[in-house]
Amino acid sequence: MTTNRTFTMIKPDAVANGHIGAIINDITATGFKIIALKYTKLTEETAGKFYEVHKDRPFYGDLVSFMSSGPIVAAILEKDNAIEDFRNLIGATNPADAAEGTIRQKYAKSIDANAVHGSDSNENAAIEGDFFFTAAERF
Ligand code: FUP
Repeated sequence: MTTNRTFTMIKPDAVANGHIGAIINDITATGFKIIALKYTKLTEETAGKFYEVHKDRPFYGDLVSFMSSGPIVAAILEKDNAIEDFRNLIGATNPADAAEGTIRQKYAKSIDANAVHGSDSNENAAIEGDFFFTAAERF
């Protein structure tokens, strides 16, 4: 296994519900190292750009509104097998289908407000990390 990286956001619902600390604890307890970390807020424009891949999906407008509705925490994480291990840690997109003990099962309430984002490939992890972080912000 080669060590690799993923990108995550703690979404506005989880931030508003006070779950930042618990989610970061779950992430680090699973063995992920924090390479970069930022508390920030997306605008409609930046959220639209981040989720551009979904622009033809029916939920795109609501997704962009929701993701720009409040602050988020963005992070680059490192671990062997990062993409797959992080997807397993967060659980299914719909929290109703998320396995027991996963972040979405514990902290999310709906498919649109589902607490966290996790990259789906090494390529997207790099693109998404670059969206938020300069080289000088990575440690
Ligand atoms: P995931 O990779 O698990 O975050 O899921 P997707 O890439 O399929 O979806 C990205 C985001 O779009 C989800 F986090 C929430 C939103 N979404 C909806 O609002 N409705 C849907 O039916 C599917 C996704």
